Amino acid sequence: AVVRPVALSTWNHGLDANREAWPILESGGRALDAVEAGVRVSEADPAVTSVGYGGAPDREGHVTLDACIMDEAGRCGSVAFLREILHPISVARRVMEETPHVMLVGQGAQDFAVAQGFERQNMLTPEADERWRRWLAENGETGPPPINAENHDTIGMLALDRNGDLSGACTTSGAAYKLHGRVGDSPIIGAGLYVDNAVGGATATGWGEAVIRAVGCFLVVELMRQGHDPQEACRLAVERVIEKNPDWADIQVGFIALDKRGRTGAYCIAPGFDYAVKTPDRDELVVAASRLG
Ligand code: SD4
Repeated sequence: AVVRPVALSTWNHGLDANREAWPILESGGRALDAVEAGVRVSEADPAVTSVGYGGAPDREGHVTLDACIMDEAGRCGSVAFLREILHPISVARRVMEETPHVMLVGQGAQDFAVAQGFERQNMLTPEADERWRRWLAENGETGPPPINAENHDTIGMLALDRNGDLSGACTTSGAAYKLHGRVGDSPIIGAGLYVDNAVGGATATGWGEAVIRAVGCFLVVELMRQGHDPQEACRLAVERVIEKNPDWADIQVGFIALDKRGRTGAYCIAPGFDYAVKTPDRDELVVAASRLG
Protein backbone atom coordinates (compact mmCIF):
# COMPACT_ATOMS: atom_id res chain seq x y z
CA ALA A 1 0.00 0.00 0.00
CA VAL A 2 1.14 3.53 -0.68
CA VAL A 3 1.94 5.42 2.51
CA ARG A 4 0.40 8.79 3.37
CA PRO A 5 3.35 11.20 3.57
CA VAL A 6 4.02 13.35 6.61
CA ALA A 7 6.28 16.38 7.15
CA LEU A 8 7.00 17.51 10.70
CA SER A 9 9.16 20.52 11.62
CA THR A 10 10.03 22.55 14.68
CA TRP A 11 8.62 26.03 15.23
CA ASN A 12 6.53 28.41 13.26
CA HIS A 13 9.00 28.64 10.37
CA GLY A 14 8.50 24.88 10.06
CA LEU A 15 5.26 25.70 8.22
CA ASP A 16 7.28 27.14 5.31
CA ALA A 17 9.73 24.25 5.45
CA ASN A 18 6.88 21.72 5.27
CA ARG A 19 5.26 23.54 2.35
CA GLU A 20 8.54 23.59 0.44
CA ALA A 21 9.00 19.88 1.07
CA TRP A 22 5.45 18.90 0.24
CA PRO A 23 5.59 18.68 -3.59
CA ILE A 24 8.53 16.28 -3.24
CA LEU A 25 6.64 14.03 -0.83
CA GLU A 26 3.37 14.26 -2.74
CA SER A 27 4.95 13.28 -6.04
CA GLY A 28 6.57 10.20 -4.52
CA GLY A 29 10.04 11.67 -3.93
CA ARG A 30 12.45 10.73 -1.18
CA ALA A 31 12.02 11.91 2.39
CA LEU A 32 15.73 12.82 2.28
CA ASP A 33 15.18 15.29 -0.56
CA ALA A 34 12.12 16.66 1.23
CA VAL A 35 13.87 17.44 4.52
CA GLU A 36 16.88 18.99 2.79
CA ALA A 37 14.66 21.23 0.64
CA GLY A 38 12.51 22.11 3.65
CA VAL A 39 15.20 23.27 6.04
CA ARG A 40 17.00 25.22 3.30
CA VAL A 41 14.09 27.68 3.47
CA SER A 42 14.89 28.52 7.11
CA GLU A 43 18.63 28.61 6.41
CA ALA A 44 18.13 31.32 3.78
CA ASP A 45 15.50 33.31 5.71
CA PRO A 46 17.07 36.30 7.52
CA ALA A 47 14.01 36.53 9.77
CA VAL A 48 14.86 33.19 11.39
CA THR A 49 17.41 34.34 13.93
CA SER A 50 18.95 31.07 15.00
CA VAL A 51 19.38 29.32 11.67
CA GLY A 52 21.75 30.12 8.80
CA TYR A 53 21.60 33.59 7.25
CA GLY A 54 20.41 36.09 9.87
CA GLY A 55 21.39 33.77 12.73
CA ALA A 56 22.90 35.24 15.90
CA PRO A 57 26.72 35.20 15.91
CA ASP A 58 28.96 33.85 18.63
CA ARG A 59 30.41 36.11 21.30
CA GLU A 60 33.10 37.31 18.91
CA GLY A 61 30.69 38.21 16.15
CA HIS A 62 31.14 35.14 13.94
CA VAL A 63 28.13 33.21 12.69
CA THR A 64 29.09 29.53 13.09
CA LEU A 65 26.76 26.83 11.82
CA ASP A 66 25.89 23.27 12.84
CA ALA A 67 23.81 20.83 10.79
CA CYS A 68 23.21 17.15 10.20
CA ILE A 69 21.11 14.89 8.03
CA MET A 70 20.17 11.20 8.22
CA ASP A 71 18.47 8.96 5.67
CA GLU A 72 16.39 5.79 5.55
CA ALA A 73 19.46 3.56 5.33
CA GLY A 74 20.95 5.04 8.50
CA ARG A 75 23.54 6.96 6.51
CA CYS A 76 24.37 10.31 8.03
CA GLY A 77 26.42 13.43 7.47
CA SER A 78 27.22 16.41 9.63
CA VAL A 79 29.04 19.72 9.73
CA ALA A 80 29.86 21.78 12.79
CA PHE A 81 31.50 25.14 13.49
CA LEU A 82 31.13 25.91 9.77
CA ARG A 83 31.42 29.52 8.65
CA GLU A 84 30.30 31.55 5.61
CA ILE A 85 28.19 28.91 3.89
CA LEU A 86 24.50 29.56 3.25
CA HIS A 87 23.30 25.96 3.26
CA PRO A 88 25.09 23.84 5.89
CA ILE A 89 22.47 21.09 5.48
CA SER A 90 23.50 20.56 1.87
CA VAL A 91 27.17 20.38 2.90
CA ALA A 92 26.19 17.79 5.53
CA ARG A 93 24.48 15.79 2.79
CA ARG A 94 27.64 15.95 0.65
CA VAL A 95 29.69 14.72 3.61
CA MET A 96 27.27 11.77 3.80
CA GLU A 97 27.25 11.03 0.08
CA GLU A 98 30.69 12.04 -1.15
CA THR A 99 33.07 11.11 1.68
CA PRO A 100 33.72 8.04 3.85
CA HIS A 101 33.11 10.25 6.93
CA VAL A 102 30.17 11.39 9.02
CA MET A 103 31.35 14.71 10.40
CA LEU A 104 33.53 17.62 9.25
CA VAL A 105 34.15 20.71 11.36
CA GLY A 106 35.47 24.24 11.13
CA GLN A 107 37.96 25.18 8.44
CA GLY A 108 38.04 21.63 7.07
CA ALA A 109 34.27 21.67 6.63
CA GLN A 110 34.46 25.02 4.85
CA ASP A 111 37.30 23.87 2.57
CA PHE A 112 35.26 20.78 1.70
CA ALA A 113 32.19 22.91 0.96
CA VAL A 114 34.16 25.23 -1.32
CA ALA A 115 35.71 22.25 -3.12
CA GLN A 116 32.16 20.94 -3.64
CA GLY A 117 31.14 24.20 -5.32
CA PHE A 118 29.49 26.06 -2.43
CA GLU A 119 30.27 29.76 -2.36
CA ARG A 120 31.48 31.63 0.69
CA GLN A 121 29.33 34.52 1.78
CA ASN A 122 28.88 36.80 4.76
CA MET A 123 26.22 35.27 7.03
CA LEU A 124 25.92 38.15 9.51
CA THR A 125 23.02 40.45 8.67
CA PRO A 126 23.17 44.09 9.80
CA GLU A 127 20.25 43.37 12.16
CA ALA A 128 21.99 40.40 13.80
CA ASP A 129 25.20 42.42 14.03
CA GLU A 130 23.37 45.19 15.78
CA ARG A 131 21.63 42.89 18.27
CA TRP A 132 24.99 41.28 19.06
CA ARG A 133 26.70 44.65 19.63
CA ARG A 134 23.91 45.70 21.95
CA TRP A 135 24.10 42.42 23.85
CA LEU A 136 27.89 42.73 24.18
CA ALA A 137 27.66 46.27 25.50
CA GLU A 138 25.16 45.22 28.15
CA ASN A 139 26.36 41.70 29.00
CA GLY A 140 29.97 41.48 27.87
CA GLU A 141 31.16 40.26 31.25
CA THR A 142 28.66 37.40 31.50
CA GLY A 143 28.36 34.07 29.73
CA PRO A 144 26.02 33.41 26.84
CA PRO A 145 22.32 33.63 27.69
CA PRO A 146 20.86 30.15 28.23
CA ILE A 147 18.32 29.03 25.69
CA ASN A 148 15.05 29.34 27.52
CA ALA A 149 11.47 29.87 26.45
CA GLU A 150 12.32 33.19 24.76
CA ASN A 151 15.31 32.63 22.49
CA HIS A 152 15.44 29.71 20.12
CA ASP A 153 14.32 28.54 16.75
CA THR A 154 16.60 25.88 15.33
CA ILE A 155 14.90 23.94 12.60
CA GLY A 156 14.64 20.21 12.91
CA MET A 157 12.57 18.35 10.32
CA LEU A 158 11.38 14.78 9.86
CA ALA A 159 9.56 13.28 6.89
CA LEU A 160 7.87 10.05 5.90
CA ASP A 161 7.60 9.50 2.14
CA ARG A 162 5.14 7.50 0.03
CA ASN A 163 7.57 4.64 -0.01
CA GLY A 164 7.31 4.45 3.79
CA ASP A 165 10.86 5.72 4.30
CA LEU A 166 11.94 8.19 6.97
CA SER A 167 14.66 10.87 6.93
CA GLY A 168 15.55 13.87 9.07
CA ALA A 169 17.53 17.10 9.05
CA CYS A 170 18.56 19.64 11.65
CA THR A 171 20.32 22.98 11.13
CA THR A 172 21.16 25.95 13.34
CA SER A 173 23.44 28.85 14.08
CA GLY A 174 23.39 27.51 17.64
CA ALA A 175 23.12 29.30 20.93
CA ALA A 176 23.28 33.08 20.56
CA TYR A 177 26.59 34.64 21.72
CA LYS A 178 28.10 31.24 22.55
CA LEU A 179 31.84 30.92 23.09
CA HIS A 180 33.80 30.82 19.84
CA GLY A 181 34.13 27.16 18.84
CA ARG A 182 31.10 25.94 20.77
CA VAL A 183 29.17 23.14 19.09
CA GLY A 184 25.66 22.23 20.22
CA ASP A 185 23.47 19.16 19.84
CA SER A 186 22.18 19.95 16.37
CA PRO A 187 25.05 18.37 14.34
CA ILE A 188 25.49 15.43 16.74
CA ILE A 189 23.85 12.26 15.46
CA GLY A 190 21.79 10.82 18.32
CA ALA A 191 21.60 14.12 20.21
CA GLY A 192 19.99 16.70 17.86
CA LEU A 193 18.69 14.15 15.35
CA TYR A 194 18.21 10.44 14.96
CA VAL A 195 16.37 8.31 12.42
CA ASP A 196 15.87 4.56 12.40
CA ASN A 197 13.80 3.55 9.41
CA ALA A 198 12.42 0.52 11.24
CA VAL A 199 11.04 2.64 14.07
CA GLY A 200 10.88 6.42 13.61
CA GLY A 201 12.82 9.65 13.88
CA ALA A 202 13.27 12.49 16.34
CA THR A 203 14.86 15.93 16.39
CA ALA A 204 15.52 18.44 19.15
CA THR A 205 15.54 22.16 19.83
CA GLY A 206 16.64 24.18 22.83
CA TRP A 207 19.74 24.27 25.03
CA GLY A 208 21.99 21.80 23.21
CA GLU A 209 24.23 21.02 26.17
CA ALA A 210 21.24 19.55 28.00
CA VAL A 211 20.20 17.49 24.97
CA ILE A 212 23.72 16.08 24.48
CA ARG A 213 23.91 14.93 28.11
CA ALA A 214 20.82 12.78 27.59
CA VAL A 215 21.64 11.75 23.97
CA GLY A 216 18.10 12.98 23.48
CA CYS A 217 16.99 11.96 20.01
CA PHE A 218 18.50 8.49 20.16
CA LEU A 219 16.60 8.07 23.39
CA VAL A 220 13.30 9.18 21.81
CA VAL A 221 13.76 6.63 19.01
CA GLU A 222 14.70 3.85 21.43
CA LEU A 223 11.61 4.61 23.51
CA MET A 224 9.48 4.30 20.36
CA ARG A 225 11.22 1.00 19.62
CA GLN A 226 10.11 -0.22 23.03
CA GLY A 227 6.52 0.53 22.08
CA HIS A 228 5.86 4.07 23.27
CA ASP A 229 3.98 6.30 20.87
CA PRO A 230 5.86 9.39 19.63
CA GLN A 231 4.21 11.71 22.13
CA GLU A 232 5.01 9.53 25.14
CA ALA A 233 8.54 8.89 23.85
CA CYS A 234 9.16 12.65 23.68
CA ARG A 235 7.73 13.12 27.16
CA LEU A 236 9.90 10.40 28.69
CA ALA A 237 12.99 11.82 26.97
CA VAL A 238 12.25 15.27 28.41
CA GLU A 239 12.00 13.60 31.84
CA ARG A 240 15.48 12.14 31.27
CA VAL A 241 16.82 15.56 30.26
CA ILE A 242 15.35 16.93 33.49
CA GLU A 243 17.05 14.18 35.53
CA LYS A 244 20.42 14.92 33.93
CA ASN A 245 20.28 18.72 34.13
CA PRO A 246 19.80 20.35 37.55
CA ASP A 247 19.23 23.73 35.83
CA TRP A 248 16.33 22.29 33.81
CA ALA A 249 13.73 24.78 35.02
CA ASP A 250 15.75 27.68 33.53
CA ILE A 251 16.24 26.22 30.08
CA GLN A 252 14.15 25.04 27.18
CA VAL A 253 14.44 21.67 25.48
CA GLY A 254 11.86 20.31 23.05
CA PHE A 255 11.62 17.14 20.97
CA ILE A 256 9.45 16.24 18.01
CA ALA A 257 9.04 12.67 16.77
CA LEU A 258 7.51 10.83 13.82
CA ASP A 259 7.11 7.08 13.73
CA LYS A 260 7.04 4.57 10.91
CA ARG A 261 3.22 4.58 10.93
CA GLY A 262 3.12 8.35 10.45
CA ARG A 263 2.13 9.17 14.02
CA THR A 264 3.57 12.41 15.42
CA GLY A 265 4.37 13.75 18.87
CA ALA A 266 6.24 16.46 20.74
CA TYR A 267 7.04 17.53 24.27
CA CYS A 268 9.13 20.27 25.88
CA ILE A 269 10.17 21.68 29.24
CA ALA A 270 8.72 25.19 29.12
CA PRO A 271 5.51 26.33 27.45
CA GLY A 272 5.95 28.15 24.15
CA PHE A 273 7.27 25.47 21.81
CA ASP A 274 5.22 24.76 18.72
CA TYR A 275 5.75 22.62 15.66
CA ALA A 276 4.39 22.35 12.15
CA VAL A 277 2.59 19.26 10.83
CA LYS A 278 1.72 18.59 7.21
CA THR A 279 -0.15 15.58 5.84
CA PRO A 280 -2.50 15.23 2.83
CA ASP A 281 -5.23 16.83 4.98
CA ARG A 282 -3.38 18.89 7.61
CA ASP A 283 -1.16 21.98 7.39
CA GLU A 284 -0.97 23.47 10.84
CA LEU A 285 1.03 24.65 13.79
CA VAL A 286 0.52 22.60 16.97
CA VAL A 287 1.42 23.74 20.48
CA ALA A 288 3.60 21.14 22.20
CA ALA A 289 2.64 19.88 25.64
CA SER A 290 5.12 21.04 28.27
CA ARG A 291 6.39 19.92 31.64
CA LEU A 292 6.09 23.37 33.21
CA GLY A 293 2.66 25.00 33.40
C1 SD4 B 1 21.96 24.53 20.09
N1 SD4 B 1 19.88 23.31 20.01
O1 SD4 B 1 22.89 24.92 19.40
C2 SD4 B 1 20.61 24.38 19.41
C3 SD4 B 1 19.92 25.71 19.47
C4 SD4 B 1 18.46 25.70 19.29
O2 SD4 B 1 16.49 26.70 19.09
O3 SD4 B 1 17.79 24.69 19.23
N2 SD4 B 1 17.81 26.78 19.21
O4 SD4 B 1 22.06 24.28 21.29
